[in-house]
Amino acid sequence: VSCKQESASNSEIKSFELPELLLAEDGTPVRTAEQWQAGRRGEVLELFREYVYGKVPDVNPEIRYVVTFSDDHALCGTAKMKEVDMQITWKGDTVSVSMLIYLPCGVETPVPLFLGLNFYGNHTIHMDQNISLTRNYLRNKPEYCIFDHKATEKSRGVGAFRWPVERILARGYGLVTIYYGDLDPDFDDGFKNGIHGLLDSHDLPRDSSAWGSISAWAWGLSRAMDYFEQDPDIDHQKVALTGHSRLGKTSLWAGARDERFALVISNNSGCGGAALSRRKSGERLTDINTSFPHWFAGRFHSYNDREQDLPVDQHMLMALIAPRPLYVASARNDDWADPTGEYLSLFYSAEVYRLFGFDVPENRELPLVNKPVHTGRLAYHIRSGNHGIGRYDWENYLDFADEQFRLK
Ligand code: GTR
Repeated sequence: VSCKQESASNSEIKSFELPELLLAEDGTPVRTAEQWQAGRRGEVLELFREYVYGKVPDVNPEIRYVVTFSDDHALCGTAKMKEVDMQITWKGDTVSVSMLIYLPCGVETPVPLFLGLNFYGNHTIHMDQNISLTRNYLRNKPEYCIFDHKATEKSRGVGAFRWPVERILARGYGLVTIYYGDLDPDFDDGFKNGIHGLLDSHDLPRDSSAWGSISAWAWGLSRAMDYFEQDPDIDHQKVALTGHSRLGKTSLWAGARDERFALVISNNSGCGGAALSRRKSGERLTDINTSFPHWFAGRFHSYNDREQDLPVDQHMLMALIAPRPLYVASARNDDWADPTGEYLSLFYSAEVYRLFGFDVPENRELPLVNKPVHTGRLAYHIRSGNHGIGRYDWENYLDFADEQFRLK
């Protein structure tokens, strides 16, 4: 039996029914963390693979990690910086993905870190002249000096306001970032480029559950985690995955797929990320699948205008992250991402966190603006202002990581 949920958004009252999270496909109610972990979790994960993000092909490329640059005295001697090339080889072709790694200096033990993809190239996150420019396709952005889909020296540091590198390091964390277009260029290219081009079988017609770009980006994050497991400077058991907007959708899916990520953050991820699809508020499936036909599995498109028929909703994606810490953040003016839907999704995912014995938020009402709420393993804030990520968001993520990693 599905339960009916009422929710007030602006002046409108909407009702929707969510699929049962704690009912296994054979009709057995899920009452314990063991039942969830051993059975239902796998079912829900498979539904997201089949219907939403798509399946990674069952192939085993060779992956080499090559340190291409290192500087032990980066950022005026406060950081160790290195660039590690992830070289993914399959059937004689190679895709190279550059990981930019900053670690705080003077720390003898392996450090926890934040991992996140970036939108415009690693060199846009900081003015550091040693960061290499990507050679791959970029979305044009004249205000970032990005024309003709190419990186230039002029765009060094243009995205730095989103990446408080020095602050992250001062708080004792490393930061690793990867340009998402190194993994898969963000345009509808018929899945010919990036790791789709490399790993897909091009002989057969594309399956309706084949992986879209979000799955490709998420897969790449897991390959970064494979590297962390080999790097003695990194505490791979304390990796916080973060992402903004489409990259927040990606961090949720990556965190759901790969239980090695110890903490997952969704910043303004909205439709296909944190927001409940059934609320039909802000961006709808039709909008996202029309503007970005390459992000999701083909099958997801058949739910345009009929969100209520999907076998999952996004609270179930978040439940896959349980019992690991999860932070969802919204922005007050970001109606397109439906802040209420983002919060409710977190709220309903709590059914699974409760099975694991954690305290969960009791209040269905959207928390007050600029008043973060942390309950057990779940955290939420709605910041004043627009769609974006800045200092306020980062300070809260750092506080949450401090709190949760201390408990481990
Ligand atoms: C928007 C899209 C959103 C969000 C955003 C972004 O155009 O509709 O779903 O992903 O882009 O990633 O910046």
